[in-house]
Amino acid sequence: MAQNNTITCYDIAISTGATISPFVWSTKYALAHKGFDIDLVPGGFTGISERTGGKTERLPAIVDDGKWVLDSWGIVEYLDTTYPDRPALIPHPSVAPMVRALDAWFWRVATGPWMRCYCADYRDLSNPEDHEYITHSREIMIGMKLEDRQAGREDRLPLISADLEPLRIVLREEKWLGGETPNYADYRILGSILFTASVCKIPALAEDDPLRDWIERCRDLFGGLGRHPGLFPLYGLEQREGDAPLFAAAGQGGIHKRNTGLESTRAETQRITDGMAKA
Ligand SMILES: N[C@@H](CCC(=O)N[C@@H](CS)C(=O)NCC(=O)O)C(=O)O
Repeated sequence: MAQNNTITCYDIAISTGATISPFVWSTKYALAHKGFDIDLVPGGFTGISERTGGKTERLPAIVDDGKWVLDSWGIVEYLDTTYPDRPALIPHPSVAPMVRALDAWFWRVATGPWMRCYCADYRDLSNPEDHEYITHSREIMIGMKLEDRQAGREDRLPLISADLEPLRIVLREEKWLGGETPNYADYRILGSILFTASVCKIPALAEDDPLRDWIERCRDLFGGLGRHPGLFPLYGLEQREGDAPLFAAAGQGGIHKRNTGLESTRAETQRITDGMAKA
């Protein structure tokens, strides 16, 4: 298998040369994690079917020594099954449903909303031959003109940032979503963040966002796989007057605020019982 340790991967890129698809980004990281060199087949949105000899109209797709594997999740399953002696992407069966849940949550609070904040830029940045297809297909998906959907994003970006709190809570304490080493959970979420970096003509996150350290460490992995020069700066979003905070202070709530006895809960108890009549 894998002649010269190389696997072919079909890309979807835009005019900057950067990969745009979150699915392809995650797949590039998955291949690198397994220790493979990537033979990237360039291309944009139109002509996927022709480029792949009629094998698929969605990407990513990989070809490993003549064997075609479709679908980003199918590729992960294939890589872990075919190459069990290399570092696992899903190191335990229980990780798979958690990654799927995490991805579904992130798609709902971030990938989709960011897409709607940058959808006209996305079209404008795509290869000229893709403009008509992107406009037509994405206006059907979104249900309105891309310019109209993108408008007002200054009001929405702070809310998207605030919604990423669950990731910050974990990544303040853990080095990676995978714990001590990165796994496919890291690559899946990073894929969506790098999609955003490929189109964010205005920044999506604050300069001092606590996620920045993890994002930048992910981008450095595998010889700087996430550092394509066509990517835009992610950081620089500012909290305007009236905006909700872009992220919360550490140690707020739930299992992330550990109960170590009375001392640890006293202030909160005082606050929430303030003004109650003494029994
Ligand atoms: N379930 C597929 C979804 C892949 C997918 O939707 N890819 C998009 C790129 S983000 C695509 O190929 N789009 C082609 C098009 O829009 O025509 C996977 O996980 O690989």
